[in-house]
Amino acid sequence: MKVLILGVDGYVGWPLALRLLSRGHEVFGADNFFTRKRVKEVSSDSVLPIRSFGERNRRLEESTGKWIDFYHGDVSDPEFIYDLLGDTEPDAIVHLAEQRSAPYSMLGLKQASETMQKNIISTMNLIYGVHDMVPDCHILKLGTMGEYGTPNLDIPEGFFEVEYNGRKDYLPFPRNAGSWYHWTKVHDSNNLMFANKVWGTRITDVMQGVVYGTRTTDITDPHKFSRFDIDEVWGTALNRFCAQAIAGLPITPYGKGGQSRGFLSLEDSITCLTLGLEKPPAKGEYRVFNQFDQHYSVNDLAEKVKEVYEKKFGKKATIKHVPNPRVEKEEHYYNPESRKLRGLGYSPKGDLQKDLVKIMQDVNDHRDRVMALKDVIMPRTVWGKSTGLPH
Ligand code: USQ
Repeated sequence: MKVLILGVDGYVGWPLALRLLSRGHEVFGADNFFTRKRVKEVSSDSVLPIRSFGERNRRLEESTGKWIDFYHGDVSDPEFIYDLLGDTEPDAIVHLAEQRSAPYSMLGLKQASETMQKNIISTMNLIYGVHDMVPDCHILKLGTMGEYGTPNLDIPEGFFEVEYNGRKDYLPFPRNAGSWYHWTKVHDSNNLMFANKVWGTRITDVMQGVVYGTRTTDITDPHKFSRFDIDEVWGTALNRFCAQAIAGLPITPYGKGGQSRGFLSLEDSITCLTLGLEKPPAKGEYRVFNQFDQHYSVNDLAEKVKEVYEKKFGKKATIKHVPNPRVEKEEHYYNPESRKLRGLGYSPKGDLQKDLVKIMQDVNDHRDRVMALKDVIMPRTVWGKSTGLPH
C-alpha cells in the first residue's frame, strides 16, 4: 500500500513510518518541523536526542535499505497538499500534522488562533485534496479522546442511540472539549463527517488517548528514537512523571488528581494505526475508533511511577499535588468504550510496569538533558490567565 504520513517527523509519525516500512508498505512523509521549532520557543527540547529528519532518514536507509520519500511543507497550504497528492497518489493518508499541545493553544490569542487556523484548515485542505485528486483514498485522521470531555455517561465510539420526547435517533455523541486545541479536533471531526456525507469520502477518525513510551518493536537502537517531550507545554502526563522521578523532582498531579484519561503505549498506538490502515473502512464509510488501552486517574499513574522508580532505582520519589493550571473536573465518572479496534484483532501489548521501567531507563541514560530542562517542567500555562495580549 502507498501511505502518506503528514507529520512524519513527530512522536507518533516517525515510529509509524518505521512500522509501515517494516511491513512492506511504500511510505511518503511530509512535515514542516513546526514541533521542533515551537518546542525550542519554550526553551525546551526532546529528552531523547533526535537528528535532523534528513539524517534520520539516511541512517534508516543505511540500516534497513528502506527510506521515507520526504516532502518538506505545510499542510495548511492548499497548493502544497494538492501537489503532494498529485505526486504521491496514496492509497491512504494518515493526518498527524496538527498542533498537538493543549497548553500551547492556551498560551494566548496568537497561539489559540494559530492552532485553530492551522489545524482546521489542514484538514479542510486534505478533505478537498482527496476529493479532487484521489477520491478513493482512505483518510485516517488523528483526533483525540479529549473531544468527548468527561461526561457523566459512558462514552460510545463516536455515535449513540438517543431518545428524546419519545423519538429516537442515532447521533454523534456530544463533544465537550477542554482546550482550544481539543476543540480544533472536534471541528475537524464535524468537517470529516460532513465530507463523508456529501462525497462518501472513506474516513477513520481516531479518538486517541494519551500516548506514553520511548520504544516500539521497531525502535531497537538510539538512532531510531522518536522525540520525547517532558516540559509543561509539550510533555504529556505519564512521560513527564517518569522524567520528574529521574530528575529527583516531585511528580505533579494537577489539583486533586482524580481526573481520568485513556492511555496507551507508543507500541500500541502504532499497532492500532497500522491496523486501521490495513483494514480500511468500506467505500463511503466514516468510522470512529476510541483508541486507548486502559484508563487511569492521574493519581494512580503518579503512584505507579513512584513505586516503579523506587523499586528499580532504589531512591525515593515524591508526589506533590500542584494547583491545577487547567479548567477541568478533578473527580468524575469515566467509562469510555473501545471495542472496534479489538473487533479488528487489536490486542494491547502494553504492560505498564515494564513500559515504565523502559522509559525510565531510556530517560536516565539522558539524565543530563532532563536536568537542563528543570526550569520548564513545572506548570506555568494557566487556562484562566490566557489573554489576547501579544506574546
Ligand atoms: N496532568 C497532570 N500533571 C501533569 C501533566 C498533566 O495532572 O504534570 C493531567 C492534566 O491536568 C490532564 C491529564 O493529565 O487532566 C492529561 O494531560 P496531558 O498533558 O497528558 O494530555 P492532554 O493535554 O490531554 O493532551 C495529550 C496530547 C494531545 C492528545 C491528548 C489525548 O498532547 O495531543 O490529543 O493527550 S487525551 O488526553 O485523551 O485528550
